[in-house]
Amino acid sequence: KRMIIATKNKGKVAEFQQLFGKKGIDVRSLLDYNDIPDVEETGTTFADNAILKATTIANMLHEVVIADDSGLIVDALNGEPGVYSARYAGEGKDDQANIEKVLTKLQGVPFEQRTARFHCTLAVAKPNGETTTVDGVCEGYITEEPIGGNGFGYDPIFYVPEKQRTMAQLTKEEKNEISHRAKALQHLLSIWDKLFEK
Ligand code: ITT
Repeated sequence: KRMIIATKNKGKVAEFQQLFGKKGIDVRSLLDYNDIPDVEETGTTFADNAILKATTIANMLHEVVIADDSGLIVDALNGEPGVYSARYAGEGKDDQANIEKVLTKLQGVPFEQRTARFHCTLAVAKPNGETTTVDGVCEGYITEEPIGGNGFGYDPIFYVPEKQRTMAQLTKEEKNEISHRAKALQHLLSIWDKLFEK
């Protein structure tokens, strides 16, 4: 059995591989195809963008496809970077630049006010055009400095109270116990049979 995830993000792929691997399901991503163009993320919500990515790729491949649209929501920044998380510091800038931008904007904000959450929306698209979305959230705080080398994106500045470490200090297995992505996927798997019955 295999599942196609409509993503080019290596960090996401690694997490999905760990999550699906436990169930004996092989994960394919857009990194396994050469000829798939980027889907432009024109939506203003995680759900819009997840549906856009999933339906575009499902139409191209004529298969069931899952897409992940996710991001970091920082309360003291009125919800930024939100749906713009991947390109917060500008198109083509790396995770490091995005992290710097968040930390700079939060300078002087005390720890109790540095509340934040990761949000993940997963969209499933069937080749017939039907779509479903599920969400997962993980609550935490933004640190003052990057700590840890695992994971991707904003993980080094996201402190997880439950684990008393940043997301980037967790192993892939530990992150998959508590992450927004793992929670959304759990939700999706719990309704999977219903989505495909009859
Ligand atoms: P695809 O569209 O190809 O899936 P992307 O990186 O552009 O890749 P998004 O538009 O969903 O994906 O942007 C998500 C961004 O949010 C991602 O680039 C990270 O900066 C951040 N992010 C999402 N999940 C994260 C996680 O688990 N840990 C750290 N940062 C995360």
